[in-house]
Amino acid sequence: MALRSSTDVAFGRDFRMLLNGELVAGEGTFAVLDPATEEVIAQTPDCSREQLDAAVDAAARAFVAWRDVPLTDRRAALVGLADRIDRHTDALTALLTRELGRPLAGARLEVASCVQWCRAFAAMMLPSQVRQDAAGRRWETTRVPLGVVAAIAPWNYPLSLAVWKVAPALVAGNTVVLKPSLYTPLTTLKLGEIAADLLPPGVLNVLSGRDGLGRWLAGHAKVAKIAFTGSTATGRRVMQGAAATLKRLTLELGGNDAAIVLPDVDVPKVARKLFTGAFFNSGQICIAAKRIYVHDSIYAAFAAAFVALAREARLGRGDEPGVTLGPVQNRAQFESVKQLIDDTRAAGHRFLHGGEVSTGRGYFIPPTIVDNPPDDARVVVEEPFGPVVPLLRFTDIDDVVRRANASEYGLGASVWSADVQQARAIARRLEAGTVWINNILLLDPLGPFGGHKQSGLGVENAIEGLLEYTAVQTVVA
Ligand code: TXE
Repeated sequence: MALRSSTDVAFGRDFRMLLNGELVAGEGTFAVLDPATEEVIAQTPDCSREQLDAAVDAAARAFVAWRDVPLTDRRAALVGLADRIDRHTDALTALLTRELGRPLAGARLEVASCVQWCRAFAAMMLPSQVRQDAAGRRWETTRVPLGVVAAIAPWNYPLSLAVWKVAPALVAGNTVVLKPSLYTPLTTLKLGEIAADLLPPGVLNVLSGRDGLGRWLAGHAKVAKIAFTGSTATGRRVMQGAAATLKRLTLELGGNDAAIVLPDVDVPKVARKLFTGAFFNSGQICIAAKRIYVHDSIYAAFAAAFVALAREARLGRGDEPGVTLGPVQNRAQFESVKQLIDDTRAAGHRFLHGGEVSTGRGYFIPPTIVDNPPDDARVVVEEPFGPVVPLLRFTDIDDVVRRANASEYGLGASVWSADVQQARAIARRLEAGTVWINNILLLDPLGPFGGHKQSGLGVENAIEGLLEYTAVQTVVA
């Protein structure tokens, strides 16, 4: 397969979808807002049902050839995509900050991670294995692609969570219809534009649209697999819809990650790391620290250090120098977090910092820290998905492990202690897909990532994540 020529994409205000190798407008448009100012940044294509059908058909046709493209060529295409993303880093970073609100340095990290992820998946092999070769009979298992993958990405990490799906799907030989969130379609549409002349027509399609588009795509009879990141409630609906044609599923859903801070830690150091763990991207991270259990003996010192960091934080537009905390990404999320804060206050719980949300322009919420609310408080039981975190006292390890596990979620957790052996022992008892020790928010393309319980189904990343885009085929000869 000859890779197609490379061109630089102009980052104007023109946003088009990638459909069967062509950059196209939608049936209509919808507005994308800057969450810091509530100004319209761009009008974005609104994909019609017919365009969605055309994209899935194109992907189904392209699959027939793409699955037979040698793996080395598919890997080379992904390296090509990595190079192109890399070359457009500055423009992608600026656009990401604009549509997302996250300060520039954090947006740049997301773009860089896309390059890293593409390169990592491009270096992976699909295993094949002779299981038995005896009595004139040979049993060999290989991995074959599935077909058309529907990749549905959320608004909190629009570009990287799209690449987490697109990269393994393509390298495994599938074709993709990618749908960004209606709140953050812009960088993803540019990704489609960047890839447009790199891949054969139909191999990657990028469609933007309003809410119905996700439902249409996930329910489409010709889609073989859905890779979805979003809320647990929507994940359940995706799973129900998938049953009709037994689609394969990878679901990365909500989390309510517990952090357990033991009494032997360096308090200022751990407070700083956990502050980032709770408030980076304004807390809109599935693996953010969402319940911070601090040993009673250091609770006061930890809370004081945590509050001092909240006072230092600078809330503002992501492209302003010195800003550390951007706005919440969209109005619906802003209202939901504000409601949670109001309920927390109405329930009589005490705020160590924050607790008021101003009514000016932009979806700004200051870092909000709740002082030891009861275990059944909304702010403890629910995932705020915003800059709100409760600090919770504990005295007994068994009890804190029970409390950490008392959640329908099981995405991540962290344990903080100078005694790594003890921390490891606690980690083994936690019901979570990833447990960090003395760290948080660390992800790697070689580390399998997935949720236990209602945090998801299957894993993303690493060879395990790649294999989720394949089926086992046993050949007996
Ligand atoms: O996501 P939703 P929303 C959480 C966070 C937030 C909540 C809602 O708590 O408050 O989700 O955010 C598509 N079949 N997370 O409304 O509802 C729809 O088009 C297929 C956690 O943005 O999950 C939309 O693009 N698709 C999360 C997408 O699903 C369907 C990151 C997401 O919708 C569909 C973001 C259907 N039946 C939010 N219905 C994380 N885990 O990191 C809707 N959609």
